Amino acid sequence: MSSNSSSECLSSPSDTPIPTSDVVKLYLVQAKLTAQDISELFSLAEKHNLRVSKSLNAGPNHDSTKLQLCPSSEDADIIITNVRMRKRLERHIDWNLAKEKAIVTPEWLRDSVQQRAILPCGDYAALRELKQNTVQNCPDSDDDTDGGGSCVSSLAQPDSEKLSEPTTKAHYTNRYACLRPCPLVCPNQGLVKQFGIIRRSRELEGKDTSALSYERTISVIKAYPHTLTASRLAEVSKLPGIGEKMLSKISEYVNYGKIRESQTIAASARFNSLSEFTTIYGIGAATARKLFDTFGLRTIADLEEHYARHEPPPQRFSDEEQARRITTPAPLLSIRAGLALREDLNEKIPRAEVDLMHDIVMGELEKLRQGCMSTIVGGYRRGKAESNDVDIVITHPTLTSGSDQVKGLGEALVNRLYERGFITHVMHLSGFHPPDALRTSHWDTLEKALTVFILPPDAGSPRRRIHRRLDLIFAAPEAYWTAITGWTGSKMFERDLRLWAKVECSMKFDSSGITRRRDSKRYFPRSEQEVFEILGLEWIDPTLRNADS
Ligand code: DCP
Ligand code: MG
Repeated sequence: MSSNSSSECLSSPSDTPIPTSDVVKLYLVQAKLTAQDISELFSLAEKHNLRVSKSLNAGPNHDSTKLQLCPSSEDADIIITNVRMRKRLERHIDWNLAKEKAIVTPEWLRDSVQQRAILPCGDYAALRELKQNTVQNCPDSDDDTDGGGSCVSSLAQPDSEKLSEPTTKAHYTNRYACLRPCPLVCPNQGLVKQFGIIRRSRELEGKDTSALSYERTISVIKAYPHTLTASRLAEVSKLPGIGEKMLSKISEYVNYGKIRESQTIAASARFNSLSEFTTIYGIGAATARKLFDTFGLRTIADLEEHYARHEPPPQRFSDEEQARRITTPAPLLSIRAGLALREDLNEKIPRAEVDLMHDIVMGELEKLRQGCMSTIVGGYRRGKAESNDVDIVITHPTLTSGSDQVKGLGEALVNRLYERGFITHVMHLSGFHPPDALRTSHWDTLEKALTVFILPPDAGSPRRRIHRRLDLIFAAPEAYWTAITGWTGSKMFERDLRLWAKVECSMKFDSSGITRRRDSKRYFPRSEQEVFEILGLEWIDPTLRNADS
């Protein structure tokens, strides 16, 4: 148990100080929990003012203990999870780290809060093989000699090189989204949804500055750890980027449970048509407006009829892009083909299928080149139960950057997957920035293949074979960890990571690397923790980088 209430975890500055000093830090593994469970557990853990006596037998004057949500598993005393198997837990928590913690089921939190006591963790051990460790590491045990230290000092892993202290700690009041831990589902998810409608509408109407200010407000609300009530509005008004206009909408939501503007937009025919049009790959907001305003189109059926007559000319690449791009016989996804695959591509991908796709891709890659490494990034890595696409970062320890080796590997893999029937189309083959309106903020120089993938007929799991979006990102080993950080997201987290690096560190961060501006010195992080360390940031677990709606 940590002996000081530290600012890194999600505590409120307005909380009254607890007379005694104990803090129990909790980390929630969101996998295998429903959005409702996550929301409930967050709000239970959020009841900081609930004083939990150290044991059931303690009298009213016994030391009290404060619960705090913690942004990273390393810093937590207790890890709450619904995962019951070692293999599955290891996808989220390093096994050696798990052995140093109490790993309990969500029932432990529910019962502890209900009984106002830190209940014995051993009774709630999530994994049988960790029961003994859970008993020993439970902060309820009297022989707990662990002074705890700060969240920061525990960052140093036993087998990793000593990391220096981050210069800035994570907290929901920070200006940069990359310093605000954001869960997948926050206590004010209803408000986030209403703001999301206004943001989307601004984006569809080409009002990018306004869209960005809603995006920023959403990311601040996502990080706010308390349920919003009228008495909290004064505190919320001091959060970064919350001006008068946003505050009045927040207070409208707090008072009436909805925002009138969001309701009006959601009911408007124009918003619904534009939203639907932009679900087609290759149709961005500007094209959607043109189709609506100039051609008078309203429905997908209208689009189908229109594109049966006017298929736009195929994408053209500049000479430089042409020289760099991965070449493949796989067909480019035309808008007409995108329309035909629309229902498939709009269907969400469950985690099990993401795993299956990853296994297939890596199985094929292994046959081409043994010893490749890969990480599934994007929403999956942030703990989303369902993804819109699958993003995989790939490297091999022997690849040299600056040569054609990375591109060659990408090309060989895409072509093999196409020949074997796994890839049906490609949308874009890298490098440099594509002429692709949908992904304009990915200004890195990594090799990418944005493709359509389909499982083989014998893969079993889905009822029918569904075309899925698959993004493959190829990096030399020195860019592997920045690629993982840059493609984990969320979008707002990435945007502020780049801004933080530029404004506060005079560095340039993107998925292909970190460069010091002054002398162009390049940094080659050997882990994601090192990426954060180089940028002077406190580590934030991927599952707490959900700064978008
Ligand atoms: N990304 C970014 N800027 C963008 C698009 C993406 O920084 N304009 C980064 C952050 C994203 C990651 O790349 O999290 C992957 O992009 P996706 O579009 O695949 O988004 P997600 O994986 O987050 O969600 P999903 O695929 O479920 O929609
Ligand atoms: Mg994705």
